[in-house]
Amino acid sequence: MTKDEIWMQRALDLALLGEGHVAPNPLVGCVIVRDNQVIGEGHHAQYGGAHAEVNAFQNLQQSAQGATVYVSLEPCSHFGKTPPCANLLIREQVARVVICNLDPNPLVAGKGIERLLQAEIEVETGILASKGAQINRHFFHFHEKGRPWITLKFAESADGFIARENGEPVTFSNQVSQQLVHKMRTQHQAILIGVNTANADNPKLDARFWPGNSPIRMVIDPHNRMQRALTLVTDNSPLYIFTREYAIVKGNKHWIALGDNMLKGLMQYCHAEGIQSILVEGGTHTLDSFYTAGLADEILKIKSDVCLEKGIKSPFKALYWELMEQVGTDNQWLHVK
Ligand code: AOF
Ligand code: ZN
Repeated sequence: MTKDEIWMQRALDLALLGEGHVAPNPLVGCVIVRDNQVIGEGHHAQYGGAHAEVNAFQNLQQSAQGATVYVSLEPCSHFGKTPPCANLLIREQVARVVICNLDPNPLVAGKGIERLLQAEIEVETGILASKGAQINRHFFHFHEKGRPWITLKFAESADGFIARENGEPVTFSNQVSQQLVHKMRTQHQAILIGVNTANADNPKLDARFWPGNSPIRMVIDPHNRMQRALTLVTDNSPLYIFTREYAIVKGNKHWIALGDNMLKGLMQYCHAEGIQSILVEGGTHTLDSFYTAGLADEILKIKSDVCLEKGIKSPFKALYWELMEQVGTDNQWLHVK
């Protein structure tokens, strides 16, 4: 690793501390270095709160004049919920700014760097770029592709079955897998299930077993079959129910009509609402319909220690199943694209 890469790695490690708290903003970390020593560091910790650069300069014990600033995302140039970070770096008279990824947000996109260069600050970009792209993949995907990042999650028995053939419910989860799933929920902006799962499991779809923000709850219910006594409907948290034709708002419960091509309509809805990521948690029909429509960016298979002996093998009719088996037998992440 070069010196620049070592400090950028520190900035990326700091960025990750914001995980579960900053969406739809990206994870950003910042390290201020002079004479090979860190003189300040910070990260973006809360949506709507101070940006990483502001936090890094907050507790500075000395002037940053002539220092190098490592920041995992291009410093912003716009007045959003906070003032432009590029202006702060110029005011502090730093000599050099090293950036991991450019900001695809059209409000920034290159303008932050331009401003730094105009102030005759040396700028370097692309340091550990693939690592940065990975940690902020939801954010980048949303801005570049115009639709949310979609993670499909399902659980499987130790002997490779996802459900019983007669539809009888099985409990696959234990405390550890439950925490893992709740952590994933904090990492996604929205969580989605099909109406059959909603009616069968009466879930809460929150993230109570992991610190961080709970996702926006969504149910796909084409023919308006969701039972009105479910916790999702009777509790105080918002709920979005997507149907073909039925549309009504009752308090914070929103029924939204998407027409016949529901997944296309859902992608358009999420784009318009700035929803950058969805965790799809079943059931099998819902998982398969996303997969078949090409709306699967990542698949998480959680391996249970329960044995079923027989049952249904996969939620995906068309997935080349061995591909996942090659990765190993424990919990598996498959990056589809
Ligand atoms: C930075 N440093 O730490 C972050 C940046 O509404 P605001 O003011 O919080 O602006 C949000 C946008 O700023 C966000 O969409 C992204 O483009 C950029 N995020 N920029 O310089 C940071 N989090
Ligand atoms: Zn900023």
